[in-house]
Amino acid sequence: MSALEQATAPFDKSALSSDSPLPLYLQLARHLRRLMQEGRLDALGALPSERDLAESFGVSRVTVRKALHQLTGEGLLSQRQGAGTFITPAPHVEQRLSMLTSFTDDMQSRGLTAGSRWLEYSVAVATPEEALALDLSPGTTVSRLYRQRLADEVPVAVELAVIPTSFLPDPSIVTGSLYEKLEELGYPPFRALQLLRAVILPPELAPLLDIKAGSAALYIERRTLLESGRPVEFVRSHYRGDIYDFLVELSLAGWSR
Ligand code: 16G
Repeated sequence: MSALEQATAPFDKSALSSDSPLPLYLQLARHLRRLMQEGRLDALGALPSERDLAESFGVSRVTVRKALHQLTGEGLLSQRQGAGTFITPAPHVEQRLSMLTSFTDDMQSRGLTAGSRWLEYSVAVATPEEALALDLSPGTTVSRLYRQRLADEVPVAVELAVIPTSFLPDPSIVTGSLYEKLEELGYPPFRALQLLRAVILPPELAPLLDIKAGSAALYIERRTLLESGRPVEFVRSHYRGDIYDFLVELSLAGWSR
C-alpha cells in the first residue's frame, strides 16, 4: 500500500454513526482531528477536496464544510481560497535535560505559545508519597495543581504539581506560569531531580492528550528544590511520546585515552 493509500484508508463511512447523539459534522471533525494527531495524514499535507471527503464519508458537502471550519478554527487546518485545505504541522518540542526550565520557558524558546487548562486544584493533607518527596511531616497540607499543558493549543502533557502550602497557600492564584508565581512569592525553583520512564499511557489520560489509549508516553517525576535545598515542588506528568523530545548533554566522565 502506498503512503497515500495508507493515509486515505481511514476516510471511510464506518468512522461516523447516525445513531450517535453527536452531530455528524462534530463526529467528522473528531475523526479527522484524531487522524492528524496520530500523524496518519502527514503524507498528504493537504486534505482531499470537500466533494471527495463527502463521498468517502457518505455525508453532505455542508457537513464536510462545517467540520473543516471547526478544525480551521482550532488551528489544525488552514484553508486557502482555490488551493485547498492544508494540515498544520504538529508542534515538536525538545527540552534540554541539563537546564531547569518551566513549561512556559520551553515553549517560548521554541516560538510556541504555552497554555494550561485546569483539570482540578485543591488544598489537602499530603499523601505519604507526597510527604516523603517533599520532606514534610505527616499532616502537612499541600496545594495540588492538576493541569493539561498545551503547546499552541495542542495538549502535550498532563501534570500534577504538588507544592507545600507554606510556599503556595492557594493554588488558584496560579493563572499562568507556576514557576513565575513561585518566583514572585520569593521561592524561585533552583534545581531539580527528574526521573523519566517510558510507559503506555493510562487509558483515562488518552482523551486529555487527544491520543489513542495504549499510545506510548513519557512519565516524568520531578522534585524541585530551592537554593536552600528545601523541596518546593513534586510533579508527576505524562508527556505525549510523539511530540516531546528530551535532549541530554553528556560530557566525558573522568577518564582519558
Ligand atoms: C515543567 C516541569 C514541571 C513544572 C512546570 C512549570 C518538567 C518535566 N516539568 O513542566 O515540574 O511544574 O514546568 O511550568 O519539565 P510553568 O511555570 O509554565 O507553569
